[in-house]
Amino acid sequence: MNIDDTIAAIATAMGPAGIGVIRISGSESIAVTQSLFRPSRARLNLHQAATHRLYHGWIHDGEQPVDEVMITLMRAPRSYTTEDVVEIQCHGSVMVLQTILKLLLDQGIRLAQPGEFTQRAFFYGRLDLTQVEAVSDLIHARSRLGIQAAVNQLRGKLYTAIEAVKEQVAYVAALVEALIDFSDEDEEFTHRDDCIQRLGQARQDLEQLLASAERGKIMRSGLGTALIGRPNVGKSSLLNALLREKRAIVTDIPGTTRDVIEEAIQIQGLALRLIDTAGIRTTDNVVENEGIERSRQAWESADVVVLVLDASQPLTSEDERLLEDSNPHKTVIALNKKDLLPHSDLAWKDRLEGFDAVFVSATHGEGMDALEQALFRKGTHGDDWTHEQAMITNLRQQQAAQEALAALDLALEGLEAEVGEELLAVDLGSCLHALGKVVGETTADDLLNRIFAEFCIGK
Ligand SMILES: Nc1nc2c(ncn2[C@@H]2O[C@H](COP(=O)(O)OP(=O)(O)OP(=O)(O)O)[C@@H](O)[C@H]2O)c(=O)[nH]1
Ligand SMILES: [Mg+2]
Repeated sequence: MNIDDTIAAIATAMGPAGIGVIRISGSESIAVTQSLFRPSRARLNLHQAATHRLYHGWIHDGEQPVDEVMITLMRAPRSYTTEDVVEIQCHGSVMVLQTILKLLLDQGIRLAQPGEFTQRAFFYGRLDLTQVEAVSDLIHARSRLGIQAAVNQLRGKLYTAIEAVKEQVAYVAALVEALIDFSDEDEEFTHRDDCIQRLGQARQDLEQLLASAERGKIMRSGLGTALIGRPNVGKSSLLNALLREKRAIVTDIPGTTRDVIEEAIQIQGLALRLIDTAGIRTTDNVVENEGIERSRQAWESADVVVLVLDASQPLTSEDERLLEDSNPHKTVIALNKKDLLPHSDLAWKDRLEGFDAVFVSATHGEGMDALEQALFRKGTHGDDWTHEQAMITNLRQQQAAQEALAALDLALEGLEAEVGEELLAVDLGSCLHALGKVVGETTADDLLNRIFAEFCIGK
């Protein structure tokens, strides 16, 4: 990574919009802007201008005005990257943005790579790796709880929690190192109990963080919700009713849906990724069987399942089999076609023992609120997810934290079994290394590069 030069990129989305922003970072950012900028206050010079102010004027290509702009000046170190940063706000026209960017690049500065501004913020220690990931999550957030998870992480909740664990482990590691250094002097390990207590606390905190990973994943990427059932019970109709639009094809022919369809809705700030599937039955049709295979995969990987049954019909052996294969802890039963059932009188009610069941009518849009509430409760296990806590939100963080926990366990066992200090030092070292990976201190360069490469340009 080259961090000595000045970089620029369009930071806003490429399409007609009210305003567009070009961001420039590095030691030349003020100079290159000044050379194109005609301020409305004639004597203003950006080199001398006060930092963290807005300046109005025009960007010029020689004598030709290009656009009327506002310029934000943020001198180092009080900026996103900690370098001198200039942001040019112009009209949100792709042509204008590209013209101004080209004028800037023509002065010898470089086009930023995806995520390069954030990479600089990370390099200079303004953001740790969990905060870097939070920036990306925030940009891609699809729900209110998704925003909340990203914002907590951006504010350093996970970083602080990991640092607290690290502090305990580092304290013990320093004691053990000291013992190794003074081993000639016949020093006794007198702090064993204190060390066991500290590592025990660290272990508990780390386990609590790891237990938050499922919630973190769901808040960040939504609750995978599969609509499952035999053909013709109304799964696609239910998808359409929940989406409030005619997304999936509905017919009275059993076996209509052949491929999985995924669409998102939001319930009380939680994103639900609704997955409509092919009706499950025994058939010789090759295409349908392929669809059914996909239904089973969607069923398996779903966080929550809506098992759709036709309330107007007797329970079939196919329904029975699906019920048997269902886990009540992650299944809500939708008793569809309630409109065809007089007095909501269900003959096979006792077969649903242990399950949450809701009467609905997909074609009439009835019972949708109750179904949504039931899904929300199932997905959140009835907990209050708006409560702020440090959370692990992705697989990378989870794996590094698991690695740290495994090393911590070895160290604790070693302490209790009174193994030699050298061995202890190795396990404590591995634990610290893995904790460092969570926050990006010891993360391998190629992994870091991959994380930044997935960012948008201009961020
Ligand atoms: N009366 C009534 N008919 C419904 C209701 N929901 C669905 N239907 C009808 O049931 C038939 C099947 O609906 P679909 O939504 O295609 O059923 P599916 O479960 O997706 O079927 P496959 O894709 O074949 O597995 C259609 O004729 C729908 O109009 C309902 O609540 N009430
Ligand atoms: Mg269907």
